[in-house]
Amino acid sequence: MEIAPGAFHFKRHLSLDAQRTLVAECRALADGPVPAYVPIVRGGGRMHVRMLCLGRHWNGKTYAYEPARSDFDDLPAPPLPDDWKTLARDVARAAGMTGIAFEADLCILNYYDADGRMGTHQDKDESERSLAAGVPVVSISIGDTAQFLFGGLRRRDPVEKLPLESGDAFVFGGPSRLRFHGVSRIIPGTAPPELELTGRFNLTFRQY
Ligand SMILES: O=C(O)CCC(=O)C(=O)O
Repeated sequence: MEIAPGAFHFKRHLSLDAQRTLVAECRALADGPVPAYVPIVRGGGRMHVRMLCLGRHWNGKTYAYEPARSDFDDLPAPPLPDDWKTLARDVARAAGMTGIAFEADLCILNYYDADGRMGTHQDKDESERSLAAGVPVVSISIGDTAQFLFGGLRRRDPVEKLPLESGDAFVFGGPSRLRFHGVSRIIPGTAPPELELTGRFNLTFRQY
């Protein structure tokens, strides 16, 4: 479903099996040798997610990408798995983003517990070239439903509320690449029981 020019919501895009595999991979990464952590951002506020960046690290203090987590423990960002790159490319293709070559080279993996949320913001720390070309952000949601907020190019623009359910994909590129977006809340207990997951993983793939 096209939400706005360049923004697409694919409901239940991933099969339960694919979701189950992703849950296992997300858990192994988030609790692995370079574990997910709660970033403290510029201004001193704690984010309301546990975050792990793959491919490149997004530093919440400088709002810039870097190879290792200089805002936390100096550990290098783990590589982005090849099958995740393929997944992101396939979703971008499904959105018809064929005119814009999309090769994800980083993913921000966020885990939201029942109190998880993310204030509205623009994803604008990728390279000028990527932003100018409208190279999309591909988002995959697994687990509990999120109340996703999707606004316009200005903070004061009206905001649409969209539930992002387990297995949903959301793509925003082209003229929608810099739209404000965020997560106002998680709806606990809505994950498919087969996943045995409390909370929500969200993967946003980007091309630096
Ligand atoms: O969790 C979501 O659906 C959105 C995540 C997000 O906005 C981000 O990682 O920049």
